[in-house]
Amino acid sequence: MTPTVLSTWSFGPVANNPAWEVLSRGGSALDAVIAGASAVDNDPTINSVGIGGLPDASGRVSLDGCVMENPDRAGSVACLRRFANPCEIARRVMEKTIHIMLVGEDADRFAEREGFAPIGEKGLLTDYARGEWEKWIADPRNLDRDKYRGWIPPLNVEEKARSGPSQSHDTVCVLGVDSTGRLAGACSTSGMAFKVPGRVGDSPIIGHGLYVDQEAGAAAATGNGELVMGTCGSFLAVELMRRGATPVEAAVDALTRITKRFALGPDHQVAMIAMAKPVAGDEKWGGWASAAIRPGFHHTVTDAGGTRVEAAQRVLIP
Ligand code: SD4
Repeated sequence: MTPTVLSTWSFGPVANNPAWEVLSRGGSALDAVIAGASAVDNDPTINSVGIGGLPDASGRVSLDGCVMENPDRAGSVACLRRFANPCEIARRVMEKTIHIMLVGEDADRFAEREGFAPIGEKGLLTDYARGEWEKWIADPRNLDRDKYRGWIPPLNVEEKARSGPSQSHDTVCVLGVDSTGRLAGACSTSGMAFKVPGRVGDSPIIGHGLYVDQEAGAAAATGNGELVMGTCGSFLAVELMRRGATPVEAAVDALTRITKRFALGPDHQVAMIAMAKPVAGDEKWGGWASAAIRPGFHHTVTDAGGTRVEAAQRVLIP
């Protein structure tokens, strides 16, 4: 099987290059997607994932992430404050515990016990992220929001569409299929900027931000997590593929469920990437797809033909 890696947003090459390196030397999809997500975590210029992430309303960064190969092979961590690579820690939860998800200070402690290197004295807040938070907290319009609503996330759709691929920065979801035909997925985020402290979105929740079943396919979501959580978005897309939908049909149907069930604001955006389950012989493989509720979303795909950053294949509200 020809390996493929598919990731969210235009920073995707940061994820896809190391992921492809793993896949092209015969490595596993799981190793590849985690290498990809961690590379994005480690890039301080990306302000929605990992060490560059924007903080919550209290000015503290928290990171969420998960990995998945199958319903019985999944791991997740949420609200990490001292470690930069949630997917690597999530993998350890999957492989070393009988659990799927660890959260908060105890997830940090687990990472420490497992020998991961903490982020250090300065913590996770970059100077840029601190500056953005200081601007946010100084704006009187945000005084109540930090207590009750967090912040309307930085998804100014029109601005994103205008600014093009290089300015679009959000959760990284990486789906991969390796040369043996095994699927895997990883999802890493600092969540919604200036969120209510303790808020966890869809990204680390199995079935919401990510779902993988070798017998049905893989899907992952990015955008306003609450919309995805209300519809079990990634699970829904995979179940649709199980019933015979193509990846693009599954992604569009899962997003349509959101547009029908929520009163969407102008800044609401969700995008999904989906990958069909592999079958023997490349020519029969159902491939992959990306779709978004609104314009502005880009995916990055790498296969034998190289790496391409492209606009979503389908947009529900153009
Ligand atoms: C969250 N879904 O925490 C994430 C944020 C995101 O594009 O994906 N932004 O809600």
